[in-house]
Amino acid sequence: MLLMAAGFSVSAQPNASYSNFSQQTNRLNALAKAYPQLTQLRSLTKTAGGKDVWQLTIGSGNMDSKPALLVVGGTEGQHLLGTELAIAFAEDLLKNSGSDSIKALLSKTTFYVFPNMSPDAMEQYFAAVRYERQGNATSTDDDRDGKQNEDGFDDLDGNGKITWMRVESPIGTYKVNPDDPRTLIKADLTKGEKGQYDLFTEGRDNDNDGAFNEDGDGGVWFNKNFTFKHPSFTQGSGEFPISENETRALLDYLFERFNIYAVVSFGSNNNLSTPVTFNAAAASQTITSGWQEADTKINAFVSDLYNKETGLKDAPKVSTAGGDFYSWAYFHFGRYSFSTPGWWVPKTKPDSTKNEKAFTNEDAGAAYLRWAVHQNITNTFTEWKAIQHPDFPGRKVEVGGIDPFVLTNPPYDLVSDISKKNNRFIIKLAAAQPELDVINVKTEKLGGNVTRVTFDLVNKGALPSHSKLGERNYWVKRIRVKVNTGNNQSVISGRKLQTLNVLDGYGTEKLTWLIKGSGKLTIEAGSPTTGSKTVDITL
Ligand SMILES: [Ca+2]
Ligand SMILES: [Ca+2]
Ligand SMILES: [Ca+2]
Ligand SMILES: [Ca+2]
Repeated sequence: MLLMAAGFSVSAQPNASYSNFSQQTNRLNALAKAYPQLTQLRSLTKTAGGKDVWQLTIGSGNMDSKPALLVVGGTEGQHLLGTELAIAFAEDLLKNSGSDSIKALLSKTTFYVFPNMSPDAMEQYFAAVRYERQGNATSTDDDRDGKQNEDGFDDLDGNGKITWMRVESPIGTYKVNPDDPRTLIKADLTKGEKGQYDLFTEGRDNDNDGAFNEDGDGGVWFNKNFTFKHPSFTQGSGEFPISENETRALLDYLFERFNIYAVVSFGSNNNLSTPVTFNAAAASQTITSGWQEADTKINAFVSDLYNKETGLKDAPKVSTAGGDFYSWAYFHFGRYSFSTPGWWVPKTKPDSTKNEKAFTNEDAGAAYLRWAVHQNITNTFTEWKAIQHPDFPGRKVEVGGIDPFVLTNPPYDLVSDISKKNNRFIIKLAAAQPELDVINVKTEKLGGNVTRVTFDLVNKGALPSHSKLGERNYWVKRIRVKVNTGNNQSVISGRKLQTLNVLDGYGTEKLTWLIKGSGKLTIEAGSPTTGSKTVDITL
């Protein structure tokens, strides 16, 4: 109370649970207020649901002129953890901004943090009926039947959350998982297995079109609205790419930021646990759909950093769905793009004293439930319970199963530790940023008032000056080297102005000119992602 009265609004106590939108807003405002010299907080736009899309810049001095890392959370509306990780990164960085190492970091690196790109969808976690939602508040006709939002979920058992419903059927496609009878797995019909159940999300066929919950609240998904492999005419993709306020405003913002050298986003895509592999055929297409070979090597290097700093193992495999932000950031923005869920259900060894056996099937639900028992996590599973379902008269229908959100969002008391691990990685990635320097400057008089000027342009960072793909991308600026000659000075050999291709991490490029004349001149070298150097030369 005293602190509040003195005008401090940084919360003294850690949060006890995931923050809703207004709590997120408060945490960001508290940071901007407590660290006015190091932050700029702005609302980029408002979503269709009227929520601000916050953008927090962290750095010092002229922030837009320094090499920058982009950190994005909430790429998927059900991934509250991603938003927490983005905000906690900002909080942690600023809390430590008095230390020498963070001071030095902020003197040369800018962080653009977008904590929550799906604020409309994410709020569903806190609603009276909780369910995993991706779409914003734009009204859409997901099944193209001429009606909008006509068939959403229904909380049939009245427990305040949308789980699952299983309907007994002799020709069903699911069977009880022998490893854990609380979960269902697909019956392998090719092996002669028989299914016992059809499985649906919890709800009714409100518009009697034969499909369940096919078009509820929740319109366009942030992570399906981008230009790379836009999944047109699928649920959540939007009528066309970048159709939404939040996607458009983000791109408008980013296209002006040539200084961003890498993107870290939190979401289901994961090229940090396991890097992208080189696919020569995909990479050599005119409209490329594969990472360039040199860029896959950088991905492998950064993935090593991630695994070392976080110690996270056994990540589930995912494939990119198309229209996603992570792919856009590499293929269409030309930047090194890294994505991670930040956390996943850890593999749990069976405990024989609990009568547990090794699993015979791969099933995320069973794996989660075993882990939850070992962690003493309760109340994340709803026991199957028979209900009367008007759409299935005379048939056995049960509602239950694993709760929404729990497979991708850990209990909140684990978030602090997870965020520390991911923060360590982001700081290490920033330490690898490309940084230009000039060494071995030499001038040799050649007679006839001509001087040979040479120097080595070096990249002191582990990351290249920009991605290999960036060489073909308008939105990536290459290193530009310019000789500023004065009166009666002229470049007689070598280029007065040149742009360089990728300068590798720790790489060197030797540059040389023959310059006629005398007196002083300067040579400037730099790019938005590497910073600039000016060399003073006396002829
Ligand atoms: Ca519809
Ligand atoms: Ca329910
Ligand atoms: Ca329906
Ligand atoms: Ca319908």
